[in-house]
Order: sequence, then structure tokens, then C-alpha cells
Amino acid sequence: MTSDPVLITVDAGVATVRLNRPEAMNALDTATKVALRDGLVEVAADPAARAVVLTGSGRAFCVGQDLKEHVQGLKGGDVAGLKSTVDEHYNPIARILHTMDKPVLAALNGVAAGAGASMAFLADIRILSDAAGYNLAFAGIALSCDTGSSWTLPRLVGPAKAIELLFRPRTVKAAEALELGLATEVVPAADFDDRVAALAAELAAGPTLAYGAMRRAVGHSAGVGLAEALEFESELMGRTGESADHLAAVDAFLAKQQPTFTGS
Ligand code: T3D
Repeated sequence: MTSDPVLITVDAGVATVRLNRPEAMNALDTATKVALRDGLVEVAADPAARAVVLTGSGRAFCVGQDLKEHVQGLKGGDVAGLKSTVDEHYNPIARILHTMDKPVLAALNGVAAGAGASMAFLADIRILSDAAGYNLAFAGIALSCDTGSSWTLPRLVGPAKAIELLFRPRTVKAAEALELGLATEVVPAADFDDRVAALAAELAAGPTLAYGAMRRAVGHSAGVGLAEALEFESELMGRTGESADHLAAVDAFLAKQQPTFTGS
């Protein structure tokens, strides 16, 4: 066992980023936020990591900001610390999760609350154990929403549902999350690790550059008109069209074989 608040391993193309404060339901204290932010930057730059799994140890995925640490700051008069942690920690974490050129899979072993939920919404795929759920806890502590949830949540569930979930926080259980579009898949807890490993392996063996381009294209298109989206698509098609994976895959298709992607 180790006391590192975030554990990162890279194995067979899969980087697993595991929040590791099970005794605190993986609440985000400063050390955890720094380790997560810096760890994600490293994983994003590591060519050996072709798919990223974000998950938690113990019974929770992540319950967001560590309120025990937070209240000490507030009572010590450090209200400015609230803004600085958003700028120094939450926003960089959101940016790197959203922009890295490789697929991101959020594996919700348990509840995701506040910024924990926001991080899951930034992933491409959300696998939930049937013991997991979401709680948009921000209003419960009289805060606005952060870590990109004002952007991701309405895109996932529509603006009206987003406001409902933000105004009246409750734990949305896995089955409802699936209905709402907040889960890609719900898996019995006993099968969770195997299913996450299988899906991560599938993504890690895929056309990494194309996946990265697709997540950029879909994120970019959300804020622009069709004309601009077409231009960006053209640029990305050019980039992926020059890749070794593209040529190898076309060759394999014509030879009626399965392609082997290298991520380059
Ligand atoms: O400046 C800034 O930091 C701004 C940034 C903010 C980003 C945010 O994430 S704000 C949102 C912060 N998170 C929350 O408000 C979530 C609070 N937690 C809950 O609503 C519930 O705990 C859950 C719905 C997540 C889970 O409920 P349940 O019934 O499974 O567990 P519980 O009994 O409420 O909690 C178990 C323990 O975890 C308990 O401690 P205890 O009594 O055993 O000593 C509880 O206090 C602790 N805990 C839960 N969430 C947090 C936490 N401790 C510190 N920070 C937490 N976020």
C-alpha cells in the first residue's frame, strides 16, 4: 500500500490514474489536486499511454473538493483561496482531461460528487458500477458549479435537466444515469474491473491519433458554426490522413485483414 493521493500506472498502452484517498472518499485536498493535475499532464504527453482510465480507490470515485480542508481555509479568512484553486487546480485538470489526444474513460467505482462528477463528464466514456452514481453537490454548499460542468452537463442531458440536477442535488443512481445519458454503460460491481480493463485495452489498441482528433473536433464544433467546423474537420482529416495508422488500416482493409494500430 502507498499513501500517494494519486496512483498512476501505464501498462500495455493503458494509463490508469487512480485517486487514492479511500478513507476520505477520494475528496480533493490540495495535495491530491496537484498530483492529479501534474499526473494528467504527464500521461497526456506519454506516447506509451494510448488510453486513460480515471478511477478511484475504495467506495467512492471522488466526492469533489475536500470540505474538511476547505473549511479551514474559509475560517482562516482565505476566501481568495476558493478562486485560486479553481484557476490553479480545477481548470487545468478540466482542460487536460478535455484536450489530451487520447481517449479518456471514467470508471466510476462509486459515487462522483461535485468536481468528481464534473471530471467524469469530461471523459469520452463513462462506465459505472451499479453501486455508483452522481451528485451535483454544489448548491448544497452554496457554490456555483465548476470543473467544466456548466459546459459538459447541459450537453449531456440538456439545459433544463442540467439546471434541475444543479439546483436540487441528489444522488442520481447508476440506472437513472444510464437513462439520462450520464453513463455509457452500467456494470454489476462484480464485473466492473474486468469490463473496464477490456474496454480500456480496446481503446488502447485503437487509432490513437484519430481518437484524439475526433475528441478535438467534437469539442470544437460545440462552439462554432458549420463553416468553421468544416474547416477544422479538414485540418484534422489532413493530419490523420498522413498517419502511419491510416495507411496501414487502408492496406489491411483492402487485404481483408484486421489492422494493427500503433498510435502513430
Ligand atoms: O474552493 C473550492 O474548493 C471550490 C471548489 C469546489 C469543487 C467541489 O467539488 S464543491 C462540491 C464538494 N462536494 C460535496 O459537497 C459533496 C459532499 N458529500 C456528499 O454530498 C455526500 O457525502 C455524498 C452524496 C457524496 C455521499 O453520501 P454518503 O451518504 O454515501 O456518504 P456520507 O455519509 O455523506 O459521507 C461519508 C463520509 O465522507 C463523511 O465523513 P464522516 O462522517 O464519516 O467523518 C462525510 O463527511 C465525508 N465526506 C463526503 N464528502 C466529503 C467528505 N469529506 C470531505 N469532503 C467531501 N467533499
